[in-house]
Amino acid sequence: MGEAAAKGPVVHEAHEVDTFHPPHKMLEKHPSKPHLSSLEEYQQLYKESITEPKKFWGRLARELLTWHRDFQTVHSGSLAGGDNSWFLEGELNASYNCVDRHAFKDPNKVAIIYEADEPSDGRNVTYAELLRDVSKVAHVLRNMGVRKGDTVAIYLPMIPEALVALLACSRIGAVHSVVFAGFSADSLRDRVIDGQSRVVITTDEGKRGGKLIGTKKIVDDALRQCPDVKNVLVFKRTGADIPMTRGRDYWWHEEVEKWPSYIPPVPMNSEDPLFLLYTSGSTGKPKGIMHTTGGYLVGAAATAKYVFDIHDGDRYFCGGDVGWITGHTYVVYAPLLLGVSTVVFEGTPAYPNFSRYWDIIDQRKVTQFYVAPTALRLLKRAGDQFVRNGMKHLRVLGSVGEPIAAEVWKWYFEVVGKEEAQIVDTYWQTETGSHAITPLAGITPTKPGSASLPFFGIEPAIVDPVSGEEIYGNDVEGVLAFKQPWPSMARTVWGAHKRYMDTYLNVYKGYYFTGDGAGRDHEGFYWIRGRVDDVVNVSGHRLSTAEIEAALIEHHSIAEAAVVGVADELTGQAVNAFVAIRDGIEASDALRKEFILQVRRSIGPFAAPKSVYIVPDLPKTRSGKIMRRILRKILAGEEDQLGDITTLSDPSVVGKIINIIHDSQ
Ligand code: 6R9
Repeated sequence: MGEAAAKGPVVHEAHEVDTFHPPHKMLEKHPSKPHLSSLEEYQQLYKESITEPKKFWGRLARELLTWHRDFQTVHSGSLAGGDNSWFLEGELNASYNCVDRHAFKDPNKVAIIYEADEPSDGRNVTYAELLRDVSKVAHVLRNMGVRKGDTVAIYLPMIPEALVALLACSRIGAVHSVVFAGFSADSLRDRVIDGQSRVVITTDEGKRGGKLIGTKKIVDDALRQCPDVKNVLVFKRTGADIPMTRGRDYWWHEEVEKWPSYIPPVPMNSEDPLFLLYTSGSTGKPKGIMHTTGGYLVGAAATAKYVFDIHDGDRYFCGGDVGWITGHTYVVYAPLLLGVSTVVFEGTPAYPNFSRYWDIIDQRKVTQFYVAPTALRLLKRAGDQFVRNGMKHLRVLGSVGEPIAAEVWKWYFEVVGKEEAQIVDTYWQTETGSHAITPLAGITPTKPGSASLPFFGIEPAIVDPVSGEEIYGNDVEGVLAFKQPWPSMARTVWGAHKRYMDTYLNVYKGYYFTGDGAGRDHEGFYWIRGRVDDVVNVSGHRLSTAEIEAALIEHHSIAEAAVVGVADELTGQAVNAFVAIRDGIEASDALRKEFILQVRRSIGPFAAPKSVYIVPDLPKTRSGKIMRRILRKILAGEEDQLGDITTLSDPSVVGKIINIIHDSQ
């Protein structure tokens, strides 16, 4: 448990907030009408999903997915037992559900709208073309010896081939393990080894915001210490001159030419793993979150249908990266399961200028847009003049990954959406697989800053972190847990089931623990307060302070390190590091830069500390526990609220640290 949780619930003052109803204009431009008719219908279905989950999910699973073999048992297992399985005897294939069934019905329908880094370089991929590309790559992988149950690591930028790679894996029953292409060689290496990947898929280079990223070089560096990787498949993105290791590395374009355009999908059991995705927790080592096939796909399809109110013919744009869960569920699986067009955007919201998102939305007639608040903060700050006036087709504006401040919410609603689109603030996690607490577009009234009400099958509980007792009723604060299993929940941490149990299911027995603090207001709406463990959220990227500390102490000059997250206007939270250096080493700006570089090299640029403070010692208890809470208070300027510091082994370090911070400002 993190320190914040141990402190007990934070009480927020009750205040009046505006409630926004689904805008009329949104309903006027709707192609038909929302999937649900009213809030009452949501409430009725929600009740069914909680009291009769087997009936509810059995119906949705058959309605939303095509099964190769029907299931008899909708659910077995429990949260306490950590053995939840869904649609047990059922067999299906993810790529068949995402591609074939739409390609057969409407081959020329656009599956992928590719928006390349340079605005003029994009193209569309139809469902028929996607089926051909996925089949060919599936053949290539099979020829490389990949079999059902084998893991394939994917280190790709946001290009259509990333989706092709994921679907090619799932077509032959391989487990994909995507590593965000911003991770360093060391991080990639750790994930390849932990996931036991045998093949890696990458590009010669990536291109983002006009800058080149040496993806193949990073893979080469990582693979020096991965003897079990037999092959690397390289997609030519920029044509850079890169070394190819004979017998190991193969060009994508040369390999796909060898194989036919169709390969039958392999029927998988509903509980066969679909993918691993590494995420940060409170300890240093990243966790390989494992999702299975049937339950995950049902969650993806159901949420996309009801939360985004996706209808046939919609053009849907999620700005998340395929390297994170948002990209997995809401760039790839959800829109393709529903057979609509998904925008794959390779660039950044600031390139070539701050109108890039809005130009894409306008030109591609986007109906649903989904992004993290960090991008919205950046664009709001850039100025309203960049926001386009068109964007006439927008019905839904989604937010994900971190709390959205009320003023950013309102800007999104008024300036971007022209009050004609509904804001859906979706709360969920890598581990939940799909949306957990969220409004349903067209149905749920919203309050800026609240993720509103639970999705079907999610039964939230507010728990007192000190006593571990559930707090009933409204107007309560505590930590957020779920009382019932749901289909798209993670099944395990790869190779570490005990860790899965201890992190999520043994904290409060019989509950799933989210790691977030939350409040339930007088109307039963949920307000997410942020992590109560040692996880920081920088620009929507989930980072572990322990992982950054581990990276820092790899540097030979550092004796000890403590990392804390502090509020940051632009990135939500920012990483601040405190380091004690070894005796005889001089503090300097150059050294501080080296420490930042150390983190960039060890984890990736996105984890780099914003500030590094070199201090004589860290505040520690007599038993040696670092008091990060004190460092957080000092950074927040709350030096008068440090509490009792006499329990520190050397209370005088506090004054010294305060002086160092003041001197640096
Ligand atoms: C989807 C995703 C999960 C953590 C989660 C929470 C934070 C996500 C949020 C939100 C407030 C929202 N989070 N959505 N906080 N409001 N709408 O981001 O997954 O990378 O695993 O992060 O992100 O703290 O616990 P992941």
